[in-house]
Amino acid sequence: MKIKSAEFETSAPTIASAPRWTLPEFAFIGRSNVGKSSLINLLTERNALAKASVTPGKTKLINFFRINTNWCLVDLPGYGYAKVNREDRADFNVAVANYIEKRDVLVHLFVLIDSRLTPQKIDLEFLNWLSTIDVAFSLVFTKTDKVSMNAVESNVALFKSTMKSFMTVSPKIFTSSSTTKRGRKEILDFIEAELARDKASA
Ligand SMILES: Nc1nc2c(ncn2[C@@H]2O[C@H](COP(=O)(O)OP(=O)(O)O)[C@@H](O)[C@H]2O)c(=O)[nH]1
Ligand SMILES: [Mg+2]
Repeated sequence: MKIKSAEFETSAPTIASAPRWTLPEFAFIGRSNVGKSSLINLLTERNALAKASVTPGKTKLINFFRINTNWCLVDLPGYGYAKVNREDRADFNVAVANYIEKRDVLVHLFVLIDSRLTPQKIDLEFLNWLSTIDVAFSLVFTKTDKVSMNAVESNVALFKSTMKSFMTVSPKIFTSSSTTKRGRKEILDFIEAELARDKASA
């Protein structure tokens, strides 16, 4: 799919103030610093569209980007940052949970996982919660340029087998790198197919 236009639309602290539109949305979640904003920039080939932040936890808002005028990428706040006080953290959790559970136009959620790491508690806990919600999602293992192919493969395999303890179906898996552009085509092709499916079922 060719990205003809990509524009920042708005930021919202909760879904109450999210855009009231019927555009299909594809959202990105994962721990702070996993590469959510970088992946959005990679997909759109706009280097500064989503701010790739250096301070974990700074981005607490839900950011909406309108693509090719008729669909939307959503940059969700990262989970599990320590620098924020308790209250902020609770707010953010509720807003993100609400978005995932209640946003009617959410078509698909990409859960980003750092490919350099063995399965982390925080990601598994999030996926455990997600498995109780009726939402389509897949996993994207990020930063694959930073480790060997073998390390990526073994971390992905370990992740899959760990997930089997609480999930019956294995989600689709992508691997990505904002420096080598790995995964860009696969993820965009997937989004294109989902958009066609969404349109057909509307
Ligand atoms: N080498 C490499 N660095 C990455 C990649 N993705 C993100 N980063 C870096 O990791 C840091 C956090 O990325 P960011 O997109 O802001 O993460 P976010 O907090 O999940 O939005 C930044 O310094 C990025 O440049 C990747 O695929 N490869
Ligand atoms: Mg970010």
